[in-house]
Amino acid sequence: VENPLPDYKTTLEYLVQKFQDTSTSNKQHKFWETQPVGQFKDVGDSSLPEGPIELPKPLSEVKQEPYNLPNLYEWTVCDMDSDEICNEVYVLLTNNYVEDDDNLFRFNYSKEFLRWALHPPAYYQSWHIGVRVKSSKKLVAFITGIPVKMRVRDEIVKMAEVNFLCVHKKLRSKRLAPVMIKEVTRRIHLENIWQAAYTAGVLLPTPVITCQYWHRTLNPKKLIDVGFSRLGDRMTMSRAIKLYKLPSSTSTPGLRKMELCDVPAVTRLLKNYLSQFVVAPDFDDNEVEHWLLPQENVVDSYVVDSQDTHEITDFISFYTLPSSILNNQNHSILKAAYSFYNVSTRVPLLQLMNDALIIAKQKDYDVFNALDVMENESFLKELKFGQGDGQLYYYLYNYRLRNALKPSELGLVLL
Ligand code: MYA
Repeated sequence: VENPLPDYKTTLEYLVQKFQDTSTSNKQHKFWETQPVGQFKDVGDSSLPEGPIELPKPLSEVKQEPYNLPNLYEWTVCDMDSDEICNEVYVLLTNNYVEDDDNLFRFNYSKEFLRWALHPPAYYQSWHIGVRVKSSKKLVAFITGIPVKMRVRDEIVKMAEVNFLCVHKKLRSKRLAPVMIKEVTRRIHLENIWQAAYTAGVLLPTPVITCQYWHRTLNPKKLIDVGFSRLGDRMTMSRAIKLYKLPSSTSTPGLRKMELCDVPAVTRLLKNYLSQFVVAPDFDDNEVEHWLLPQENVVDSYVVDSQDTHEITDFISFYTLPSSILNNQNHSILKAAYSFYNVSTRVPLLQLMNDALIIAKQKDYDVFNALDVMENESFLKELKFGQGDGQLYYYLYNYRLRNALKPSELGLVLL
């Protein structure tokens, strides 16, 4: 939801202050205090070494049996290739996953999107974990991991990306989430992987980067109707429509949809581009093919195929994540595009991103979202993105960084 925040809300002082405020109101982190993550008491202590907090254990010392769930529940592995199971996951998330602070919208990841998100090269099915009610077999909770090679400064670290943690609304606040996190951790350890990356809208011990979403209105009338944005002072609907109007076709010569044959060139561009950030994934051809080859209503990617040399010089991409609109008479789905990975070498990033907006508008998206990571700050204001409310915190598990990073030092987008 659009709502400008003062800049100080992203600073470390602000986080420490916020932590102190919540801890005096007696908010402890009974679970997170036991985990190998940066703790709030250590914020600003630059004597602590960078790198793993705990050393790997021999695999024989990793607990071999699953953690115990409360008696009424059982673990299940979710095979996302099964239409039936994929649908159960979809229904659980559609009704119980992340909402905005005002409970106006809830993420509505599509089934195709969930399959894509959970089946990258070399994924582990055992990391797609569900919880069922023993008696009825109803799926009531979910958590997932996928493998990724992450570069932190000049080291490549095998990590898991943990996502889609969800507990049914009726089972909240029963400490189910910590058991699920421990169980996914155990299964990741069994593959000899000891680090993870994850994001959340809630403040936990302790973020490595605090980011913000920015929103570019494409369909002002609908966004205002559903309460996503408001007409500011001295703004009328017709002025808003005019303000956000975009050309009907893109401006970059040679811009076309990415194809399979572009994979090696895009991998090279992306590898080179991401090398400038402190934390970024290290993608090979197979991963680029998986994450960036266009899939209808899941991920869109465009390359600039230079007309003189037939080289791929630039590319842009976004993924599709609609939200359910809760309690509105006229609209039930907000169609949102999310900026993914973009690389500019020949064409200015501003122009490429303007073309991304034009494409998203042509495809009938209502809004185009982007985080302030990578070089995104260079185009957000100019292209009429508005700052969102709330933060997105990035975390690393069992890996300490000496200081929190700026969003522009991060080359990672999680789904
Ligand atoms: S972020 C998206 C999270 N999902 C949602 O927001 C959907 C709606 N909400 C829910 O479904 C529930 O509220 C959830 C919590 C399931 C979030 N990340 O069971 P509880 C801590 C981590 O009584 P519930 C995403 O998917 C909380 O601080 N921890 O609470 C990334 C408290 O611990 P402590 C969280 O509300 C997930 C404890 O849980 C989160 O019923 C990354 C309370 O448990 C959160 N988003 O359920 C997971 N929310 O007392 C970590 C609450 O200590 C991965 N909590 O404060 C770590 C890496 C693991 C792999 C390592 C491999 C080496």
